[in-house]
Amino acid sequence: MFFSKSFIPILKNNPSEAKIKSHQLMLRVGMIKQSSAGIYSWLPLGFKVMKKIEQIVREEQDRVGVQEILMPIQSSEIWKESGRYEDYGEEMLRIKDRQNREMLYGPTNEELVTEIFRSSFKSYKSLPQLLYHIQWKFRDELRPRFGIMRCREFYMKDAYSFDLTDDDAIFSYNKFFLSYLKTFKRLNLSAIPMAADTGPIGGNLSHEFIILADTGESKIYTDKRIFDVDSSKTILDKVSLSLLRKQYEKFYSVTDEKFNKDEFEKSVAEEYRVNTKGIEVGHIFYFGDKYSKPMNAAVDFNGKKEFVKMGSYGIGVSRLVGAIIEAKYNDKDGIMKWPMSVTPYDCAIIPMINKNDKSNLEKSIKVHEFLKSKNIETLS
Ligand code: 5CA
Repeated sequence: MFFSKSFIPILKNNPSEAKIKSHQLMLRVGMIKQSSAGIYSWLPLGFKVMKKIEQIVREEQDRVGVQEILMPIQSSEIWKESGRYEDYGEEMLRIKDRQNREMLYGPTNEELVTEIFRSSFKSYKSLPQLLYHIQWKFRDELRPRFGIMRCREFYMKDAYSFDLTDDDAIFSYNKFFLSYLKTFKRLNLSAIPMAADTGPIGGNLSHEFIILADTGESKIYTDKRIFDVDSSKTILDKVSLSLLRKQYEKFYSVTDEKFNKDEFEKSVAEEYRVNTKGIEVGHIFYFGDKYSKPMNAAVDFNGKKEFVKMGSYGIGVSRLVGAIIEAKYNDKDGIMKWPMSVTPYDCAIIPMINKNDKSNLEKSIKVHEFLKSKNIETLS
């Protein structure tokens, strides 16, 4: 792409509403443009980065055997079945169609995917089923802030698992646990899993994946040795995965909702204590039959009706664009850098041009064309 032909609307000054680096830089270099409070258009530079992140997330989901689907806008009926239509409150964007039917722009998809599962699977022999989609979500956050980090419309990868027993379901949970570590590693981020609250999703087992950043909204308390846990030898096998979880869980590692001062001080020697801030880039949940029971999603197991055991697994794909910048890819002069795996352009050419001598320009065009022919994305 030639810069002269590109759509990269650069701003000279920091917009006053942008309080953190990622928000300022993303607006300054024209990656995003605010459309209304907490809602953004993605312009070419920003969209390129997000698509690259999305593709890495997709590849790592596919690698652990999760199948991709795409779910649409939702009907209120299924949310009434699960009991969450009222519970979700004002964060849910409710819409009426011309027949006055209640619809909603999904904040998450546990109900819809459970409905798809129950109408398609009847026998335990089809289990496990692991499904994911990458789709826009809407949450009418009271205070959207920090640009695309906490916004109202955001791009999320959400996956869902269906199993016969608790034991199998934990195996599925652990597959996602590993796949998340690998995904964030490919983005050059070291994300640590932390025991977390389950909030409106429910269940009693949950981990947030947090990357350290001073501007993060999550307070975290952990043991610095957790950063040395090595997941590279873990394989997709029940024992190996549960060992990996144990390696992490032997270290105290929680967000503030789960924090207990006495426990922290008792479990972590002073020299290892880390008490800092981070950004939640992923969150995984196990909630058994919380949705399958009220929604009657069951399989036949030797003549017996068994409600399937479910979990759900989210990654904030659009949030990651800002999180990467916040975590470490910006410097004091406000220069944004990218890990190679998600950079919008692999290479930039800036020819030294002299008014009377166009030879450098001609050379740079040649180099540009050559790189293009090798599929190296170049901005000149
Ligand atoms: N159904 C579950 C898992 S699929 C779920 O919705 N989990 S979540 O609420 O934790 O969201 C998953 C991820 O989406 C979060 O870890 C975070 O990275 C991202 N996210 C959540 N809310 C926002 C928001 N308002 N703006 C940007 N990203 C968000």
